[in-house]
Amino acid sequence: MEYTSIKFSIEKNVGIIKLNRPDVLNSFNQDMALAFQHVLDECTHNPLVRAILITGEGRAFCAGQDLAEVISSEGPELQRIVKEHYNPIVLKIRTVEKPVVCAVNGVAAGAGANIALACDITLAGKSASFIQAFSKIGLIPDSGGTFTLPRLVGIQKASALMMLGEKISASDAEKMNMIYKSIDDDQLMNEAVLLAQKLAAMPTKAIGLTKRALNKSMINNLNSQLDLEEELQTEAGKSFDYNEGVKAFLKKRPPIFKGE
Ligand code: T3D
Repeated sequence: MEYTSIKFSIEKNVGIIKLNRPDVLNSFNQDMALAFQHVLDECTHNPLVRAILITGEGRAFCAGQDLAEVISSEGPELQRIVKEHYNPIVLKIRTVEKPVVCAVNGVAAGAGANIALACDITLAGKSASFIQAFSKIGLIPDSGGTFTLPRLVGIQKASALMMLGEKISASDAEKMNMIYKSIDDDQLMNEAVLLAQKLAAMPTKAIGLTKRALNKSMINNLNSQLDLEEELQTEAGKSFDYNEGVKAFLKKRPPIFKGE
């Protein structure tokens, strides 16, 4: 399927998704939100894809909702935007049992910031920034931000960031554990692609189950989490890659994982 507002390719088992509305800082209109959902579905179901990389075209990662679309009489209304655009995107990123890397190549504002934070491993170029822009236009943070951000940085910092809507640099985002790492701009894509390729060559089944366990750890108590680890470890132990990993270790050779 051809998309204009999203660029999508599969290279070395990595599904590379590029938000592609650079003239408006990759802000989301309906077309881009639905195309994003389609490519996330393709990444989920295509066994050739064993890791996903999300980034933006041009000087920004994503400036959140296209504000011109919401005031247009033909544009979708606010409730539909949240329910049909952002909620499915965040759920697809969180529930795909494959690692999702995000390379934040410039400003990430509003829904753009919270989608970046919903990814498993978020890298950002040193000149990138994060803005919980919602309060500045009289909205509340969406795209899972009120769930994700306090868990990453704690309730005090999340409250300040969300109420004030101030711009946070990539280095500060790293210091407060909002993202995994900030990287020199000219190295960002190279490092992000290498990281995604490395993950794509790893035991995808076990990584997917790890993600399931981490998702549940947000809401489970210790007893439930220990039960879940027992169940998922049993499942991982039946995989080809577990067998291969142990054999390769004992024979002192590199493992060749299939992702199964
Ligand atoms: O219905 C709903 O609204 C519910 C959903 C909510 C989810 C949300 O995401 S709400 C938050 C929406 N986003 C924002 O409020 C951010 C708006 N943008 C900005 O504050 C600034 O653009 C940035 C801080 C992100 C970047 O500033 P700067 O100075 O680097 O760039 P700029 O000059 O402001 O923007 C460049 C162009 O992109 C400009 O167009 P022009 O003048 O070249 O024709 C600007 O209008 C356009 N642009 C940037 N952000 C958006 C946008 N156009 C539409 N929507 C945007 N969000």
